[in-house]
Amino acid sequence: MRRFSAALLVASTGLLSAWTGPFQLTSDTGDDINPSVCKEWLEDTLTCMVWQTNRSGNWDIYARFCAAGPGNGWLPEHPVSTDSLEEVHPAVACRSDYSGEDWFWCCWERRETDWFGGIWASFSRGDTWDPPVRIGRSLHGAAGDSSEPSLVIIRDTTWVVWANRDTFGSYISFSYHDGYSWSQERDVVYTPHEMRHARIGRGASERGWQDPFVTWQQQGDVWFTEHRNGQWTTPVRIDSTSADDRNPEVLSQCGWQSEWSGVVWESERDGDTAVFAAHADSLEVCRRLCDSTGAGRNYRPQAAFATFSVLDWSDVLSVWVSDRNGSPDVYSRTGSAVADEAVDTDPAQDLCPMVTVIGLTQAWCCWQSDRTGNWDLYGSYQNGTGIAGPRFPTKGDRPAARTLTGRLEGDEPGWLVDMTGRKVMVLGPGWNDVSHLPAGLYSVRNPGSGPGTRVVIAK
Ligand SMILES: [Ca+2]
Ligand SMILES: [Ca+2]
Ligand SMILES: [Ca+2]
Repeated sequence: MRRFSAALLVASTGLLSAWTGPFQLTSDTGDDINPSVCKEWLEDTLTCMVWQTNRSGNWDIYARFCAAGPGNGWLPEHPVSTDSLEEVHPAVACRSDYSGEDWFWCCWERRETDWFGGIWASFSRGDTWDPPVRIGRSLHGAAGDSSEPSLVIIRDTTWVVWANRDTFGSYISFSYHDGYSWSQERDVVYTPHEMRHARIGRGASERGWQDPFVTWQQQGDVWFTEHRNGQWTTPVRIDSTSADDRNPEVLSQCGWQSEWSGVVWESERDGDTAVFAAHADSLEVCRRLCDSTGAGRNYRPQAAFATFSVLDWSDVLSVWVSDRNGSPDVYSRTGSAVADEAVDTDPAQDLCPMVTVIGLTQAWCCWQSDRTGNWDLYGSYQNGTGIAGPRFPTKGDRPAARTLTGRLEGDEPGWLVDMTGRKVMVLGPGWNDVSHLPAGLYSVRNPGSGPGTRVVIAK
């Protein structure tokens, strides 16, 4: 098999360069809070951020898309829902299974009475949003309590989960859209205990990479279940300790068959408040992701895969809140780094960081800050460095990443083709200098042959 690899040559300088920013992403004088971004990156050109804003006098849902390209690619904002009721805690997902079409669903909670909320959803192809539809109901307790809906799109099916309760206990509800209509709402899991912070993504290959994977916090531990053969599996605790574990997030890989997915969360297990992660195929093994010395409290982690070739922890980019400088700040870590990196250390309160990867090569961290006096959203980005591939890595045949020189294996020349199918370079056997090419997704093919092997060039 013809392969274009990048092994052996140039020592890595790390997956990602320093953060560029921050860029102010909202400027309305109302409060703009609770940002959420697509957790699975899109092969093509767009990612999305949604948030809640009270610019009309009650909470509404707004969105911005971000286009792949150098620099700040955030596009104009569009309202998703401006109903007169309070609308809170939005989340957004992209269809990321190589359909050739960009489309998105956003879901959120609309407070319909003092005790009940509706779960609403809206669809977009990348600019405006369709009229919202009601897909479920939640019962909430004290003010501020929220069902915090979460969603993922796997192939053509959109899955939404949210926290719910009744007089006997709590449960997690779900509904799915099969490409035509929304299902009845049903239960993922029910217990007499309090379950919070339900999050959905997809599992790892050995667990079924196209199966929805749900994680939540319960009784000081992080739990998960998967949707297998039409039903949810018996819930399992992730690496239980007597320390408090909370606020899990799914680390979810999109349409390429992945050997990797996982969960990140915050834990007191080391005697401080720190960020941990576990591989979804071996959830009993967890790993600390943040500094230990002088690190303050580290909480509310999010993480994403920062290249499409999922080889190791070095391809995981995590972000979280740290108060090591006295105010809540945003910090990050790539798995291959030896220390945390500051994303933003403004003296203001900086909270709710999210991370999204666009066009395979640019990672954005977005968060909310009160530095303007009326809560606004900010974002900073990093670009990847290097080449990763091929498209379907298999065990024992894993390509190296992160060099600007690629090696074409075999004796025959090949073509390097860009995303539009245009030939950009003839590759000779052996090493080829590709440093003059712009960052992006390419494929390597034999002249006259089919789709070829996908590679990423990132700078
Ligand atoms: Ca504002
Ligand atoms: Ca509203
Ligand atoms: Ca700060």
